[in-house]
Amino acid sequence: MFTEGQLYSPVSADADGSVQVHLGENHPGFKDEAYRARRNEIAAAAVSWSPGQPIPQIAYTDQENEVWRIVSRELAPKHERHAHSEYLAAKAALKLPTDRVPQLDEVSALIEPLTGWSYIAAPGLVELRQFYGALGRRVFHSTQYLRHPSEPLYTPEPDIIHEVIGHGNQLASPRFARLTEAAGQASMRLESEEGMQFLADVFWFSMEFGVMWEDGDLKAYGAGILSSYGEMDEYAQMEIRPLDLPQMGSINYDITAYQPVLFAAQNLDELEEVVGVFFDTCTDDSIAALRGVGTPA
Ligand code: NLE
Ligand code: FE2
Repeated sequence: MFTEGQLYSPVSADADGSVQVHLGENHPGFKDEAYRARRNEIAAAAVSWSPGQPIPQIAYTDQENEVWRIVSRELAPKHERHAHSEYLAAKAALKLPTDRVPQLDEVSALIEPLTGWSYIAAPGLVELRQFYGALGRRVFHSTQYLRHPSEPLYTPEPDIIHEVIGHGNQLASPRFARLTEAAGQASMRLESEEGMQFLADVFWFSMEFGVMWEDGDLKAYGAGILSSYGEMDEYAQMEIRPLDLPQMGSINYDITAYQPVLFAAQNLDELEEVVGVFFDTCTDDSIAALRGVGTPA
């Protein structure tokens, strides 16, 4: 369960059609009028989009493309050093552009032949059940804005860099794609809010912030680590625990800072046996039993 801060800036739409993104005062773009106007504009495109229509095309500015270029360039050597080989192989197969921000329909066209996923536009936070329900159909809700240019190395707020470089490369792996789909399908079996939150928390400590041993080194496979070249320098120094479902589903965490506790799988087989089987089989009752074991820390 997260305890502090918020992941996405709230988006509101007025009756007259104007859309506003409400950046918190700690957001690096809080005092940047041009950035705020741009966030409103990009969110408005997703608010007025509905399924079946062509994905909103965003005319990215030179500055936005520059942020994408800087982050892609900084991430490349860190991925080589720190990303799990399954992610690296998927990244090599996907071949995302590194010199400009891709449109979401281009991302879909690259991933679909590999694992069948498609990307659709989201203005910001998507309600938990809607987000996970779509994952169960291999559909990923993605934001389209970029993090503020003053802080490219880390953002708590998921932007298109996180959604596409973090999750897109991951979803180009058949094994990670299957795990993510399984989490989505699990959400459709769960009726209780506690069950849903537990599932989202296990997802947080696996597909978002998961690490895994490989040839004696601790590698990252979680999308939230792999889209942040700041966090990639730090994660190996954090407290590393073995996979533990009761803990992963009930530990308290702050979503706005580098994660101080991470859960490591011994290898991909173990990840599938523990987290994958949990996603495949969990029910409200089985989660209630796991929650009975967990000690919030
Ligand atoms: N901290 C990540 C990044 O900077 O890309 C985003 C995490 C979203 C959960
Ligand atoms: Fe994410």
